[in-house]
Amino acid sequence: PVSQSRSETTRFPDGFLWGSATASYQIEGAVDEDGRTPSVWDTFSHTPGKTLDGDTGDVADDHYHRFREDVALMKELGLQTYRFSVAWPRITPQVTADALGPVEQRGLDFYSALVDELVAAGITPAVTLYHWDLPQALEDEGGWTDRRTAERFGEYAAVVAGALGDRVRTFITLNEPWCAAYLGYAAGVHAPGRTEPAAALAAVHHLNLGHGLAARAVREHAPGAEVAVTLNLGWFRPDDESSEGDRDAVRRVDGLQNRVFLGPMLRGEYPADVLEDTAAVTDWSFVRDGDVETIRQPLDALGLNYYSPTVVRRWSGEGAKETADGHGDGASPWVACDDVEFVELPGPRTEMGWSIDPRGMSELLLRLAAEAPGVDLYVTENGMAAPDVVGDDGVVHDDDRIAYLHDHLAAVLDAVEGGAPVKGYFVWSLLDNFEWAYGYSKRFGVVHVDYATQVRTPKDSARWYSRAAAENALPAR
Ligand code: PNW
Repeated sequence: PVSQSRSETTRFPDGFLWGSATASYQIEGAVDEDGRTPSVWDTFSHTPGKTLDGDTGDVADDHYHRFREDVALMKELGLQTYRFSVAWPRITPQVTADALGPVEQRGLDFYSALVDELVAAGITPAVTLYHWDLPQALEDEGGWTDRRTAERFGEYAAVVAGALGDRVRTFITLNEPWCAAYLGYAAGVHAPGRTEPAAALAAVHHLNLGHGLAARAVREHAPGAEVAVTLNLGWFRPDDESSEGDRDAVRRVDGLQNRVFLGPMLRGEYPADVLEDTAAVTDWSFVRDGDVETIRQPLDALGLNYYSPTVVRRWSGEGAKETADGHGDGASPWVACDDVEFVELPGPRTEMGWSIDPRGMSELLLRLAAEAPGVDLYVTENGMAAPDVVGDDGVVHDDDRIAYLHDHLAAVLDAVEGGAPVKGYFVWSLLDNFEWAYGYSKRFGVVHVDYATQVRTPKDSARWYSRAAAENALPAR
């Protein structure tokens, strides 16, 4: 098979970091240990009908008790960096909208021990401060629709940065605020499961504000660390390039998913067209004087999570609307986009039903390089859900995942050749884990997890990825 890459070279820049990524609620388990209180994902996953087969993160990969084994596995695979997230309800379990409450030392101790273990193994830690496990007590008072959640998040960030900042290279304020806001508050398919478009836009703003406050806190309390944020930017194309309606559909979804975050974070302003497009939903009066200046903090790095391309067109209003955005036919995450249709693409798909097109990876990296000159870039997530086919030898032979990773890493090389300062790549994910509303039915790991025994077995893709890391080059697929 011919690679889709235009790139001739297969070598990555010197110092390029090869890593893997996870998130607290997806792997840790131990949900009521060492003082942890419930997050919105505990509540959501324990509500009947919200996750496939009623799966929860109660045990997950039991990483909370097995982190030393997991770090040893990363070391054996030769991975050089590890992106994990800190569970806010472990750090300040008594937080309320008005007060952060006491710091739970046992929670900090867990992450501190993890960081020590990583450093001892020669693995560079990258910490995500928020990967969706909001303390339930905050949600009970409005969650991200309430600006006090952003204020408390800034204070929590200061605590974590102060405790881990001496050993952590990178702090990522938020993971994918798009998902947290729109899937959580408009589509209702993620916690907290609300279906209120206006609430989703308020959540967008308060997540942005939380980013700014947290970025400032990290700068102050972990002066040596990089400050970053991770966005899942969409790579949007019109169904018909010559159709003005289709191109306008691209502008709309690009505004809602990409520019509503990049605008305030990089330029200190919300895009006027987004405010206009959503005016019937909200008047944005939750944006106060000075907020956009707070959101626009100097960044050392931007993290891109990229999985899949999206093609849209203007909906004619006739017949059934295609909903190839992967969010079913329930409430839509696409606020004020009733006339945008998501087009089913032909060609290969992952087990999530997501189309595959690595060109989005290079184009988005080049876009970020242009929009944020001087800011380093990381691919903080990329990977593929694939069926769990265990061979006679007990090993998962995941050739499809190897092909996916190969082609997307080739796209990273294309972006590097085009001048994008990409400093590292984190495969999603180290381990099979709790895939949110899909529970344990979708497996993203390069390492297989047998949930009955918690035995970890590297898949073929882990061995392949390990070789890439060792050679700092793209092996044949
Ligand atoms: C990201 N969508 O989530 C998350 O950061 C990970 O925690 C997750 O496991 C991974 O990607 C794979 O899903 C997403 O519906 C969840 O567009 C949903 C969407 C995108 C990203």
